[in-house]
Amino acid sequence: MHYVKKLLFTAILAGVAHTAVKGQQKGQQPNVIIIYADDLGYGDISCNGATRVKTPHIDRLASEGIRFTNGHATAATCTPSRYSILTGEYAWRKKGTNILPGNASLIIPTDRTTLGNMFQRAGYRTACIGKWHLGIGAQGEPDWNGELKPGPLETGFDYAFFFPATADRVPTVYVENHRVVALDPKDTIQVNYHQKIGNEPTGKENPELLKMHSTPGQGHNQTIVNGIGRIGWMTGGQRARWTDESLAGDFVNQAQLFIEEHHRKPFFLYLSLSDIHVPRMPGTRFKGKSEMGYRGDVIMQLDWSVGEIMKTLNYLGIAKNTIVIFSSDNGPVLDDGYIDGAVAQQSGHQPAGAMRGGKYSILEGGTRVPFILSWPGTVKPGVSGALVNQIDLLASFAAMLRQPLKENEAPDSWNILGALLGKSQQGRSSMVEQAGTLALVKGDWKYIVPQHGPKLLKDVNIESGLDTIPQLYNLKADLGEKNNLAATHPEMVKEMATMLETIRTS
Ligand code: NG6
Ligand code: CA
Repeated sequence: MHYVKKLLFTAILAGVAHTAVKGQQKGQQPNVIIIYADDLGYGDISCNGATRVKTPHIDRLASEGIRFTNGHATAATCTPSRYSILTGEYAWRKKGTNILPGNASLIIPTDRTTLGNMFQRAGYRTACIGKWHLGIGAQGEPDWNGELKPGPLETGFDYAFFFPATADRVPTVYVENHRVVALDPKDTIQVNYHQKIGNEPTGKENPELLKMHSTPGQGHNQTIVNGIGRIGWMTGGQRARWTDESLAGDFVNQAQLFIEEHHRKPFFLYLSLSDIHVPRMPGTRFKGKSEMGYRGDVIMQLDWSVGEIMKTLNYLGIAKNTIVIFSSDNGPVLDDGYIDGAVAQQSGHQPAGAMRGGKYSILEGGTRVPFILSWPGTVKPGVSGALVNQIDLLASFAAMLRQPLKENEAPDSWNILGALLGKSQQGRSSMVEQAGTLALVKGDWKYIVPQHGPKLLKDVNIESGLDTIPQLYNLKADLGEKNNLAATHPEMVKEMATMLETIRTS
């Protein structure tokens, strides 16, 4: 693994570092922006085949850059994918990296090298704007009314404007650097994930106050904030609470401020948007604009957000010196806890494209997501089938910026800069996927480790991909993972199971 990393590092540096120089203005290294969507499926954007919703800005990014057809998050849920993109380490190597409650403490050890740290070493200003969902504070309940640390600032970011967990989890407030934004010290925030706290109405007790109902049996019926029942109870912090309708605009606005302020020197922006995660409550101007209910509307809102960022880069004259990566933290889900029209108005839309599964699933729909990289003037536009994974951004950009990584830094991240910049069709040769079990993808083959569990995740109506027998698919011939070839290819099953075990224990 490390050998491969180093080998590619030397081989590619010569060619690609040169490219980097060409794309710079005034000899500067390129800015890097990762626009990370939440729960956006491969088939949710029109350049990947969606027809019932249009994403012109994302499509333009793709037509001016490289659209990857085999691009991946490391896991089929948020927290592990985000852990991996930032640390370059598979999340399954570390306990406690599954979906976190809103009051979890920070799960990235502060001495671990992150993507942000690497950019900082290379002299970049770094910012984290948007959804965090990696915990905050050292141990125990975070101090919502005091200093919230460690968090993004202690894990590689010079500036942070974020919400702690997910839009459906309390506390529904923004944090800027170490403090809750707009907190009134006389109205302190308390959060509880075990029992009700305070006297505010809950979705369970006061459904008549809801503007969007939760799906029966799927929770999301605790404290009501902005007419929506959440996971968890909170009290206080009235002035500090966000409105769902403004989330996208607020994050875009903060991103624009950061870009404007720092555009004269290289910057790295991790812009982790909340769309299209639940609760899907689009800004008023997007409500009812798609034919697919609020889920379609927030896809349009996400597309708008991408367009606004691109506009800012053009306006400041830095588009040619900025690498923009657009991807998603996991595959799609229609009903993730609220009745928002996603199921009722799906009619024909294929959120995971031709793949089986989606969010929470070990099938390809779980981790194969939209993945676009643009660097106008330097990267030649095209479509690439190279296997690329978000976990590789750390080692790849480290190579581009000539920042050597030590053995224990980003242990699972490979330098695939050549593939990312379209110089090579060769991405990773293998990769591990995570969702309830592990799977190994190697070339055209995918092996799923046997695991007990429901085959259908009933609440969300998604196939989990779990089975008690080994599964082996040839993704080239059978992207839909319909023909399990394990019984007829026992040697291949054995070889892949052994390889996965070696990776797992290395
Ligand atoms: C689940 C929530 C779901 C979503 C998910 C996290 C229930 C029944 N479902 O536990 O609504 O919040 O966690 O999504 O509570 S993620 O994209 O951040 O991983
Ligand atoms: Ca997610």
